[in-house]
Amino acid sequence: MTKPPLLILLCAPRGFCAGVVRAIDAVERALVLYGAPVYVRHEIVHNKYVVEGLRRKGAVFVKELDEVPDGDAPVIFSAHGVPKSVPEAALARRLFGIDATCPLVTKVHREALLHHKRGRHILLIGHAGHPEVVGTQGQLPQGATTLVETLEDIATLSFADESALAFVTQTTLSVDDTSDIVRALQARFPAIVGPHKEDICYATTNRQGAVKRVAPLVEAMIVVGSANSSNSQRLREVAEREGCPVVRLLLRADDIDWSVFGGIATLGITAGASAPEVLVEEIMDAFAARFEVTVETVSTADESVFFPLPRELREQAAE
Ligand code: 10E
Ligand code: SF4
Repeated sequence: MTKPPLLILLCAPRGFCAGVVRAIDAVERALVLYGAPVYVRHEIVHNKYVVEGLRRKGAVFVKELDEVPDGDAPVIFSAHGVPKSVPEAALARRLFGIDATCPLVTKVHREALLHHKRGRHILLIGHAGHPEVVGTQGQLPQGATTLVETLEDIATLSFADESALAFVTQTTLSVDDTSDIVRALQARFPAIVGPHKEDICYATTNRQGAVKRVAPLVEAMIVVGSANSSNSQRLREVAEREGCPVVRLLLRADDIDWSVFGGIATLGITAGASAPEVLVEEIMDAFAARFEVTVETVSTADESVFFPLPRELREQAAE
């Protein structure tokens, strides 16, 4: 039986960013250098497949530091960043803490701290409860930041001193939504200071850019990633807003609903910053089993960002 044709447009860039590569490498390196168990506070990155793979190699994932027993085993803080209280508590307990926070998240922590030192109240644009938001707010004393999630939130804001305000953002937000929020904040509080545009990172920006190009050209789109991955959810939203009729965020090939994807002739595929390429390949193979597939890569940006491992792992590595 002949298979129907399917054109797959593969977004580039997609998948792992430099911060995710560094964080996963940190866990793997710690396992090699120190042996199991290596404790990891929170999912190292928001991908179940990655987490399961590391768990099989001896990583033990915990929600909070108090689940880590006293001893010499390393405890790694996830790429999303942690409140200041976490490394402090690790130090107090003489645990071997290793910080795998992405340097681009740490940069936002530093920005927030600097604004605070200069006497500014900080508006943090981000999603309530997300670990990166919890980590950024946790760099400063309670009450030093106000979370802004939506445009609507801005109407409810009021401050004693509107001349001493600053904004910072989560790194994985929608570029378009955030620019609307920043513009509205600047209109409401003309003296507010902040970064040139926002703190959305290169990887988030580039992945959304590629989806914008591909989504209008295809009947359906798959975003490879976990449901708890903020940047992956934003890719799904971008594809939907560009008018792609069917968009699904899927972890892997088993999750493909063939009643939805069985009758299409064009498909776009991208992957969130925490989704491994092997899962993109698995999904492409599943389509190749049912369709006569042609693949074209649509590239909208080049990436060459690399972050070295956390210092503790680098020094050891050199020995
Ligand atoms: O939910 P997020 O998109 O923040 O995280 P992720 O683990 O899916 O992707 C990596 C992004 C990080 C670490 C936040 N800057
Ligand atoms: Fe770093 Fe951006 Fe990747 Fe987050 S999405 S880990 S900020 S490079």
